[in-house]
Amino acid sequence: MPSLSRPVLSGFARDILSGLSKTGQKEIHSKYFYDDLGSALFEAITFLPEYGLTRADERLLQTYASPLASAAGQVTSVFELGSGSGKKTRYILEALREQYGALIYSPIDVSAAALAVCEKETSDLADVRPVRADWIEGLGNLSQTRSSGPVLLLFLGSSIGNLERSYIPSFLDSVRATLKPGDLFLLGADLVKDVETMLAAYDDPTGVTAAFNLNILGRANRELGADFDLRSFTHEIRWNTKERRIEMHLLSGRNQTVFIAALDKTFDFEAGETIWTESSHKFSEAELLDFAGSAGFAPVHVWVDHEWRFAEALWKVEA
Ligand code: AVJ
Repeated sequence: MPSLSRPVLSGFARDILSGLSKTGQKEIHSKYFYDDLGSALFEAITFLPEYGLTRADERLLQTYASPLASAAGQVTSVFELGSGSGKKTRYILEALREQYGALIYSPIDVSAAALAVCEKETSDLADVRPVRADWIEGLGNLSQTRSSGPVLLLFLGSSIGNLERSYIPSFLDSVRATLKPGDLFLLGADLVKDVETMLAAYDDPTGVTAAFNLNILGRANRELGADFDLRSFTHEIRWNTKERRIEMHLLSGRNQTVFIAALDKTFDFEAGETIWTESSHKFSEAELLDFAGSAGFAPVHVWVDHEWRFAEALWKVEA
């Protein structure tokens, strides 16, 4: 009866166990960055002069909300994967409401705090129905709760960049399978740009991104009773040319052993060894078109910011 002798492990504990037990590259999944402190640190990242991504996303939505609503056609409800605060979404909701009237808006997020802020930010523009769930669960919810008219599903901020590139086609297949002919999908994706600019965006001299990265170990200390010495790990950024992605790592400065109470287990780190914490894939416009085609979407339009190469791609489910 193993259930009597072993406490049930949280998802975080289970994933840390498998990620740090790997014989080759150790890893901790990037979804664990976003506890309250991590979310606040990410919010701070969006203000960094070196991190142009979020501002480009917002600039595009603000500038092109109205042509975007025209290109989408009549939409009666909007769903959003990983809505965060909903600040960017306001532009789209405003334009849709102006052109087509009343709207239902379902933000889908794992953070109850983010959903509460989002509801407050958007309730003057739509009938807001928040859903607390991860992306995959949230998509299941969409097909059950949708109203009769066409749906616009939003996936903004280049969150797609955190998915393994080889997994993206099957992810988009399941997005497509959730939707109906005539529905729309708006994907925000960061584009490949010069390497120096991309590296600086993830390695700011202020150290905010380093703090964001290290906080994943702090979170393990707080939630799992681990004893990571945060001062003995450093933030490391790599551009992986072959995979076209920025990788974040935490580099162990010395040989050390870390104890994790929730797992009742120790893990050894060698000096110079890293824990891989995130991949942020960067895309080309051609690649986005291929993704659309292979998942059975018809590309409607793409808006690109030329100050910081970022794309908003609007796709329609073919009838
Ligand atoms: C929120 C996933 C888009 O990958 O650029 C920012 C997270 N990581 N700085 C990204 C992040 C380091 C961000 N996304």
